[in-house]
Amino acid sequence: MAVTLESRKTHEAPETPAFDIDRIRAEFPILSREVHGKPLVYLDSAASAQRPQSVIDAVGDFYGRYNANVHRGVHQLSVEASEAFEQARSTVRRHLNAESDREIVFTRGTTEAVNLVAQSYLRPKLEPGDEILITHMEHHSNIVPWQLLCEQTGAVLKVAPINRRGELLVDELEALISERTRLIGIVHVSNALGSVNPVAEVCRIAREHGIATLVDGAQATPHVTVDVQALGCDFYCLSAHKMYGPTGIGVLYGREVLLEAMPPWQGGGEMITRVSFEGTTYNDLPHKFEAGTPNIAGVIGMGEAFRFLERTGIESIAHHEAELLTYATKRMQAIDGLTIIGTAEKKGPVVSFTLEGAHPNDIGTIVDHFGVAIRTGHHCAMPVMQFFEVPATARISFGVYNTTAEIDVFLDALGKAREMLA
Ligand code: C6P
Repeated sequence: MAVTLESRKTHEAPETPAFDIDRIRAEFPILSREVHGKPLVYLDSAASAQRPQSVIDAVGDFYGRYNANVHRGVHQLSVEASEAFEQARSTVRRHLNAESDREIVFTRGTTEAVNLVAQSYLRPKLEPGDEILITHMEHHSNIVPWQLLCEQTGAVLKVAPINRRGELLVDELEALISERTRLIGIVHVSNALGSVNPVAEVCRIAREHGIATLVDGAQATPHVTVDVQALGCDFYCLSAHKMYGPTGIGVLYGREVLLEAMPPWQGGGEMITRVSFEGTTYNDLPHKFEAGTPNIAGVIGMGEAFRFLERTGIESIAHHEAELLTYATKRMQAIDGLTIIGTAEKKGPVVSFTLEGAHPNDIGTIVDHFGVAIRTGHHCAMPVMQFFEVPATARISFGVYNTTAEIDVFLDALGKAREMLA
């Protein structure tokens, strides 16, 4: 079984040094702590990755040296804060290969980005009976906003099927397209299965039918070069905390021509140019979608997280994580009674599994006592659990800092959990 992560490098990235795992681990202070008297083995980066010192410092530096509101003050601190804030936007734009900074909207994360598109882009266009097409492997944040929209407008949600390996059936997705389909929402890398979707192909199909596309990139941006122009998507959403940045901050990329035509989503300060009781005019992109004082420290920290990825080299990260995935998959396949849920040919660094006779939550609790952090539950992807007819899975997921030695510690702890639960 091939378990490599699809990756592309279609735009220029800075030269990166050789991948040195010890140097990388040293950048993450949390990795030196103990949990229950054992060295921390953090295998839950898909839920939220850890932060390198450079990101922690960037956030601390903002609060300690130039904390001020942005785009509002003439004083020096506000100028410095505004510059750092907008520099972070340019860093994000460069990393995603968007055409312009105007296409980079800061949101609270992927969830808010999807809701923004649902309410501002799609809602005004929808008539009763129009259709939204998603896949069976979406995270709740790319399901529920569309369900809410369907309730609000009388539109219909359609779902493209997956196979038993957890791969999207692209032909069947195409067969579900009708003249009423208005948007296709698709996850780039599934958090529950690890499957990497053929996003460029789906976007091409959508374009041929004149349908808009939204890609949930929450689990892709830490692991793969994302080039929104090469993907050909209309919207791309991400969360900084999955890619070594702060929580509560993320990005909506949108093609400028679409964002320009969309009405604001939330009203307040910053998103206006002039307000009177007779009427209000709205600010330019992207500020039209950034009402209120933003998460300034979060944005600056996110910019630093993108720089960390660039400096470390996304290709090297992908290669390292693919090796971890291959190693863990092989060893776990050899365990009696263990079933890997999600065996797609192209996978991100995620292994979801069940173990006969053991509830995933019990596994998670026991391995935690050996210092190993994993996630258990439905992973906010209940339809995936329903498809595989399991109530929950246990999931290990890897980041740039993990090692095969840590996988060994996890497997030992899993063996102990099994003995205890037998
Ligand atoms: N998945 C996980 O453990 P937010 O909460 O907005 O930052 O990200 C939501 C989200 C959207 N799409 C995908 C594919 C995701 O994996 C997530 C978050 C975490 O898998 C927490 S449920």
